[in-house]
Amino acid sequence: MTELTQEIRRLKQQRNAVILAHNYQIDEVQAIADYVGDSFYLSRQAATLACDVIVFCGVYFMAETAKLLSPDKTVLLPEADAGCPLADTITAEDVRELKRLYPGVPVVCYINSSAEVKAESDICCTSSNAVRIIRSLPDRQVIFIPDGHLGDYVAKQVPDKKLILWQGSCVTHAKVKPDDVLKARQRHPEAKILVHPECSPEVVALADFAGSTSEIIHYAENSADKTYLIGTEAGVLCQLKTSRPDKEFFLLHAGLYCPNMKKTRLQSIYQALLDDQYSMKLDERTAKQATRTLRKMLEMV
Ligand code: CIZ
Repeated sequence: MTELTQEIRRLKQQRNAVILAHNYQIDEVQAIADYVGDSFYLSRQAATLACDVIVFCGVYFMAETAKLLSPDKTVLLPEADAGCPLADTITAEDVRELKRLYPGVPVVCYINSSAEVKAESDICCTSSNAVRIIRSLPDRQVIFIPDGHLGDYVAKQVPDKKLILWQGSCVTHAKVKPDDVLKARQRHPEAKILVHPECSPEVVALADFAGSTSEIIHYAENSADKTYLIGTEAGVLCQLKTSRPDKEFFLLHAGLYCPNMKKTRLQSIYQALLDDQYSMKLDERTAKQATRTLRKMLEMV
C-alpha cells in the first residue's frame, strides 16, 4: 500500500467518511472506493450509509444528487471543475421556456442535469429506468431533457408516447460512429456489442444490447459469450477485467475517455478529505424542488 493510500485510509477513518466512485473513474480511484457504481446507485448508497462525509469521485451533478439525497452529510467533490458538458446543454430558463411552449406537458429530466434543471422538472430518471418512468406516466406527450440520444432510444421503446426532445448529447459517447461498429464486427464476428443509449441511434441500432453502465457490466459478467465490444466510457473495463479475467473486452472507439471523469486522482481525494474540498452547497429553494423531482423517481422504481 502506498503512503498516499495509507493517508487516505487514515483520514477516512478520522472523518467517518465513505468514498464513492463512478464506473467511469480511473482504476486506482475505483480500487480505493468503498462503493463503485452508477450515479443513481451511489446516491442511494450515500443516503443510507451511516457516515458523516461522502467523497464523491465523479462529476458535479453526481455529487449534487448525493447532497440532495443526504442533506445532513458533508458531500465532497474532489475536483471542483469536473463538470458534465451534457448537463450544461440546458439551463433552468430553457426548461421554463419549454414549459411555456408546451403547457401542462410533464418534464422528465435525465439524472445528468443540474439541480436547477431538476428543480424545474417533474420527475427524474436514469438510463436504466428512463423507459419504465416514461411508460408509467399517464400523459401521451412528455418533454425529455437533456440527452437527445437517450430520448430517441426511449421513444422507440415507448411508441405510444410522443416525446419532445432536447438535443443535448454526451461528447464522449457521440464519438462512436456506425463505421466503428461495423469494422469492430468484422474484426470480432463472435463478439457481443454492448452500448450505452447515450450513443447515437445509428450506433444503438447496430448493437446487440443497449443499457446503462451497470446494465452493461451485468450483461457482460453474466452472459455466456467470451468477447465483448463496449460502447461506453473506458472506466467500465476496470470492473469487467477484474470480475471476468476469463473474458475479452474491447472498446468500440479508442477515444472513449471522459476528460471530466478522469480528473480525479488519489491526490485529489486526499486533499478533499484534508481540506474539506469541495463541499456541495445548494440553495434551499432549489434543493427542495430538486429533491422532490428525485424522490418521485425513487417512489416509482
Ligand atoms: O447515471 C449514470 O451513472 C451515468 C451517467 C451513466 C450510467 O449509465 O450509469
